[in-house]
Amino acid sequence: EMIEMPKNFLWGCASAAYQVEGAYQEDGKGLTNWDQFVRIKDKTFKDTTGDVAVDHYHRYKEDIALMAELGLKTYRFSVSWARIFPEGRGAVNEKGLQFYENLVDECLKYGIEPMVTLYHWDIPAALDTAYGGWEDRQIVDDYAAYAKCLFKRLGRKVKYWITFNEQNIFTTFGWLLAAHPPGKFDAQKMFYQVNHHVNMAHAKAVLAFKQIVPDGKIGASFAFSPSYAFDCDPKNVIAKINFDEMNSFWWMDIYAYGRYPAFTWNYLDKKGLVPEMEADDKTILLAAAAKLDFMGINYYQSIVCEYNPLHGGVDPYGTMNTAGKKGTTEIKGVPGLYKNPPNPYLMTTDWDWTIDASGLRYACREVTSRYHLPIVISENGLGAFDILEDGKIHDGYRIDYLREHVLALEEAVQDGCDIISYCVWSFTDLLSWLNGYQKRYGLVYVDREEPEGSSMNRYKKDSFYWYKKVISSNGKH
Ligand code: BGP
Repeated sequence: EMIEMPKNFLWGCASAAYQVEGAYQEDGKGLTNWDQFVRIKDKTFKDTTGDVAVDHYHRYKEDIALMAELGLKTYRFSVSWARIFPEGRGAVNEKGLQFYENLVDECLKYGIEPMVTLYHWDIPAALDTAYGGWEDRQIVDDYAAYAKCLFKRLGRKVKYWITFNEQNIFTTFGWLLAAHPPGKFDAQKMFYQVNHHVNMAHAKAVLAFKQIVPDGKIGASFAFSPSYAFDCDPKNVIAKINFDEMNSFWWMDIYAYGRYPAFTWNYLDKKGLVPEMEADDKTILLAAAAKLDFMGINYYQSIVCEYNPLHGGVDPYGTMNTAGKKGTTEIKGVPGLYKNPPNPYLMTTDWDWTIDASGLRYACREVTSRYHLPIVISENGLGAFDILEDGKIHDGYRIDYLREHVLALEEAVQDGCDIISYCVWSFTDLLSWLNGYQKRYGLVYVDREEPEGSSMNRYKKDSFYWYKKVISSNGKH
C-alpha cells in the first residue's frame, strides 16, 4: 500500500545537458568530447547527434512551465562545462553562466528546487586536445576551478549539487568498452588512473563547496546495480561479493569513506593496475568523504552473479543491445571473479534491462547500512518505444514500472532509510547516448519528426498525469 512520504520530500525529474539542450555551438559554447565522438564513431543509430537534441536550450521556459504544471519539487539538470569555459579553463563565457542562471531563476519562480550536476559526461574538447582530458592529472585542478566558478555564481540559489554523474559508467564505457569517448578498448591501467583523477576532482570540489556554500548539500550520483548471488552455492556467493567490491564499493567507498576497498586494491596491486597517487591524496579524499552530504543513486536494474572460471570463462566485452531487440545482450563477466547471467525471475525491457522494483529497496538498504548517509535517487525510469496517437501517449507500461518503484522506495523509507529525493529519468524525451531518440524515457513526449524536420512539440504522456497525482498526494496515490 502506498504511504505518504516525509514532509518536504523532493519529487523530481532529471536530465543532462548533452541529452536535452542542443544549441551545441551557440552563445560561445566550446565543442565537447561528445560533439566530436558522435561524428567519428561508426554508430548503430546513424545521423543522430545532440546538436539540436530536444532544444531545451531555447525551450527551457516552456519545459519548466510544464514541470510546474506537474507539481515538480526538484529539477535535476547538468551544466555543460564547455558553455562556461569554452576552452575548458581560462576565460569564462558569461553567456554560458547566464543561461544556467536563467534556468535556475525560472525553476525558483515556480518553487522548483534546482539540483545541479557539474559533470554529466561532456568534457570540453579543448582539454582532450591539450592534455588528454581525464587521463592527465591537470584535469583535477581545471575541474575544481570550473566547480568553484559555479558554486560562486549559483551557490546562493542552488542548494543541491552533484559532482559527477555515474563515474562508473563513463569511465567503463570510455576506457574499457570503447562505447563512449575517448573510445578506448580494454585500457585497464588508464581506466584506474582516470578514476583516481575523477576521485580527486570530486574531492577537491566537495572541499571547495563547503567553503563557498557552507549550508548547501553535495553528493555524487552513482549507477548502482545491486547484485544477487545466482543461488546459495558458496562459489556464486563469493562471485557476488567480488562483483560488489569491483563494481560498486570501489567507487562508493571513495565518496563515503575516502578510501579504496581492500579486496579491489589488493586485486589491482597483483595485476600492476593501481593508480599513481600524490602524497596528500589520501588526506584529501578522507577530508572530502567526511563532508559528503548524500549518496546519489541512479537505479535501473539489479544484476545476478555467478562463478566464472579463470580459464574458459566469459569476458567483459560481449555484444550490447543498443537496438531494443530483446535477447541480444551477451553474458559478460571477469574471468576468475564473476559473470552476470540473466535473472530467471525477472522480466526485461526491450534493451534487456531487468525490471526489478525490489532491487531499488535493496539498493537503498545496502547503501544505508554500509554508508549511513541520506540518499537521493537521482535517476530511475523506463526506456521504451512510445507511440504518439492523436496527441496522446498511452504508456501504461511506464506507469506500472514507476508505481512499483515508488512503492519499493516507500518500503525503504519504512525500513528506516533516509531518502530525500526521487528523480524520474526523464522529464522530456531526450537523446539516449547509445540508443538514439527511439528509446524514450520522458513523462513528456517530444516529437522531433512532424510536421517536417522538427516541430519539437511537447505532449504529456499518461505517465505525466499519473506522476502528478503521486506528487500532489506526496506518494499516497
Ligand atoms: C544513465 C545516465 C543517463 C541516461 C540513463 C538511461 O546511465 O545517467 O544519462 O542515459 O542512464 O540510459 P540509456 O539512455 O542508455 O537507456
